[in-house]
Amino acid sequence: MPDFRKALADDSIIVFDGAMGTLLQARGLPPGASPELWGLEHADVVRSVHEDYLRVGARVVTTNTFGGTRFKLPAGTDIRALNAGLARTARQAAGEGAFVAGSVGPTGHFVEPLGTLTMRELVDAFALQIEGLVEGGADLIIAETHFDLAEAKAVVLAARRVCDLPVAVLMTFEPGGSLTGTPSATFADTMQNLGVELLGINCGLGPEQMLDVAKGFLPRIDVPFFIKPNAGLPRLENGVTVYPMGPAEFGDRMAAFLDMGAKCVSGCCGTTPAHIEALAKQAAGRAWVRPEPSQGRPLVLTSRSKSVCIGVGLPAVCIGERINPTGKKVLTEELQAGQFTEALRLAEEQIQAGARVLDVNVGAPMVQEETLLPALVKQLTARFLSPLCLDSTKPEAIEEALWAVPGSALVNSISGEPGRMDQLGPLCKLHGAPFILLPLAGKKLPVTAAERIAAIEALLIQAEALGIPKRLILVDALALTVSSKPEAAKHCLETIRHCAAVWGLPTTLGLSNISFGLPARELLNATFMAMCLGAGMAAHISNPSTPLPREVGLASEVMLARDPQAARFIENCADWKYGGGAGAPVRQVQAKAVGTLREAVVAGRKEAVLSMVEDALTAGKAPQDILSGELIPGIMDVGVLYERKEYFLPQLLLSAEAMQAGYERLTPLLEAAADGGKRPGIVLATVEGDIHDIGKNIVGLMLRNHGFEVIDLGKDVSAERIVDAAAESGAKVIGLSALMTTTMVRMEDTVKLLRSRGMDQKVMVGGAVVSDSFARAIGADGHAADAVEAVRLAKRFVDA
Ligand code: B1M
Repeated sequence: MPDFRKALADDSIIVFDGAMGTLLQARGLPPGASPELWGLEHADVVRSVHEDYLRVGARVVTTNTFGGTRFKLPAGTDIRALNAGLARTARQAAGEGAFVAGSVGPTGHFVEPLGTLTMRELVDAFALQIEGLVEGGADLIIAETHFDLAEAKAVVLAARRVCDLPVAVLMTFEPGGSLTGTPSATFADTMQNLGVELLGINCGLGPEQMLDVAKGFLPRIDVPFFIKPNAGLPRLENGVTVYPMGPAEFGDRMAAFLDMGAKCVSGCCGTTPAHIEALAKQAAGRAWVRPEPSQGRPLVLTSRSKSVCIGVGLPAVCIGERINPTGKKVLTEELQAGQFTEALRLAEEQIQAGARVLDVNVGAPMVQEETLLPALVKQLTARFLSPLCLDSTKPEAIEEALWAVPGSALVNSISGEPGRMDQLGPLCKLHGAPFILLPLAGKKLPVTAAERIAAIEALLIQAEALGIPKRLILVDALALTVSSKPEAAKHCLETIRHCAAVWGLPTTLGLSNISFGLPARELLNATFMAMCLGAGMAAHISNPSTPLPREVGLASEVMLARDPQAARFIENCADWKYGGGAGAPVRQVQAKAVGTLREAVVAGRKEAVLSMVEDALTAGKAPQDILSGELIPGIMDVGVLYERKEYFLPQLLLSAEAMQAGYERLTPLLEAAADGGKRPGIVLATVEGDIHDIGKNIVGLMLRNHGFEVIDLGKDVSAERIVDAAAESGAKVIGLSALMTTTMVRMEDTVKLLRSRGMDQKVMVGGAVVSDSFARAIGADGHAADAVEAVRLAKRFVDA
């Protein structure tokens, strides 16, 4: 049996097969049917597609299981059997001479806090699918077309639980990042931390646009990469999606990726056996251009949308230490009450002050760390882009928090205390989580540099035995207090130098420990900061808002050539004055950092929105003015930020949630303003494929206030349901809302269906993208630009 791992390591280029769905459609798959269920019943057709690709030069066929989880299949489907059956079909086609890649696509659901699924639920679902793929004879597992980092990670965790097959992960990117805001480099960093053996990009883009995305991760990767573009960018022609790039051009354009070092290549949507044939010809006779072996690769922490590199010679990373209840009364009380307002304020304050990673410790007395730590992690992940450092003495709390992180969090820490490495080491390896290695020998603190180095070495040996790669290790050089141990700083500096020079390992330390028990602690901390940076320290756990260590740190990095063109120094210290601190002062973030209600919506601060709505009502402001003067403009601002790629889906969701909370508070007051009239029924819905309902709900409320009986079918509603509801209810008007260019076309389906059934209801359409001319073109009876106009139009319809 051929071994895919061996093929990955040799000099060959591996050509995979192309698109499956379009070929199945051409061979009988009915529109709207599940390709997996249909494929199971028509194994001969699926097999013929695999064989066609093998015939033109593909070395790998991909199972027809892209939607093979419980989320995409009817309840009661035997998921394992379905995946096993489809993998068997691929195996039969591939025989012993070619490979079978078990395809795992996205579920269409988001994990918390973006959605409602837990990471464990997602992993369970993928694991069941992968069990079937393994049973049916897959040689590797391929996660493809994933657009959320957490979901892609879930496939890796599931595969590891079920088998030891190689795992490939391919994500889909737009030019600015994935749909939920992950840049290609951050994707690559996270996957490499997870130990994924092949990573790449598929779908969404044609070869030309994909080139730039690939360049984004190229400088970062050590593992082979895979490129699988569409046959160009799709166009809509007569209501049909068309991919414009022909086989010859596709093959030619793919040459750039082979030159760049792609190990695996194939095609996604719109590609056919002819495209794969052209690609195989392009690859024939070429040897794989291996990536340059990396020198001194940094340790990388990631959030969903950001990578922070920690390495010898790079700018030192501040890990903000303030989310820690020790000595903080307000934070302690809030954590004990399960509240996070203060923790979130501290997070924002530290980020403003320059922390690039946030240490998160909830270890107050009488708290359940194993539930509180993941809960806070989810809140932080939803609001901030910074990677996190999970800080707890309880391994259970660390484990639960790791399940809540979409990227690679830092674990603080693994020491030589008995059992700690055995318990936490495998968890860190599984989750791709770098960790701080704390050189305790048992429970004993080593004092001299030699003792520290010996303790580190012992832990490195333990880590190696567990198969933990060096890229996951950040050493704590141990800052002990100089007031009780006068040589403490000296030993610490020597340890930093040794780690950098001998092992090439980055180091960190808790900066302020050095000065306990002495006056002028800030001065001592700043001095120590400069010395540690000089010795090669890569990161420090500290308070970023303390001016002196911060300024001295910035100045030191200029001297050490760790701040190219002194850019960070100039940005922060251009107006520095002796005794007056840095020019760019550290802003203290107050609990209410947002000045207006509109800004609170933009910031996605639900609590602030609610309290500001309350303030505005108390001040006598009319509910309608609060809605149209603050809440709606706020959410529109968010749309602009999203368009500019300053906001991504997580922020969009937070703002929508905040706006919704304010709107719900106002709803009963807006309803109280009803005019008392009685008017006929209106069926209202957001069209199929579209989940935007804020505007539609406002329109519904206003119509109700003017006496209409509103039958609100909700969002993502099919034309059939809308027309059925109109027929059943005898409504006189149908109101359709759509917010996207891709979904506004669905309005026409409803109009056509309505007319084809001979029904004469008036159709009113609305939503930001809809215009009068569009309404006319699809045969609707009218378009309303806002809710007031919607009421006017509806009255006109029923009066007529
Ligand atoms: Co989305 N989204 N969103 N989004 N979102 C838009 C619409 C977008 C323009 C943002 C942007 O790029 N600037 C863009 C669409 C691009 C396009 O096609 N041109 C977009 C996108 C791309 C997406 C996703 C694909 C993002 C992603 O996943 N990467 C995704 C779509 C998922 C899907 O639908 N399948 C998505 C998701 C979301 C959230 C879930 C996060 C959230 C919606 C939450 C919810 O509705 N429950 C959201 C939001 C909030 C927005 C923006 C920022 C705001 C929409 C809104 O609520 N406006 C929006 C940006 C924008 O519109 N500029 C954007 C306030 C509301 C009061 O106005 O809905 O226009 P509006 O309604 C007005 C009038 O239009 C009119 O009256 C209302 C009151 O005055 N009206 C009618 C509306 N319906 C009417 C019906 C009528 C008559 C009048 O007769 C029946």
